[in-house]
Amino acid sequence: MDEKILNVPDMTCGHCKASIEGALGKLSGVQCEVKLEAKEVKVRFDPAATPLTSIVDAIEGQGFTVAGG
Ligand SMILES: [Cu+2]
Repeated sequence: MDEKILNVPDMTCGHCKASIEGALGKLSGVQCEVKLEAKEVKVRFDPAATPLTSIVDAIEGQGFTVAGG
């Protein structure tokens, strides 16, 4: 499993957190921990099943911007 911390500065509330958790929960082999106060999403993932680009796409598909990558 790879681990990566993504910066998602647009997250503001529990609904944002739930949206991201829901979107990432649909991806194969992905576990996430959303840290709202830090504006961070920590992901653990199997890059053979789901590449990081797909994780970023899923977050951005919910209307958020992933900064830095
Ligand atoms: Cu929100």
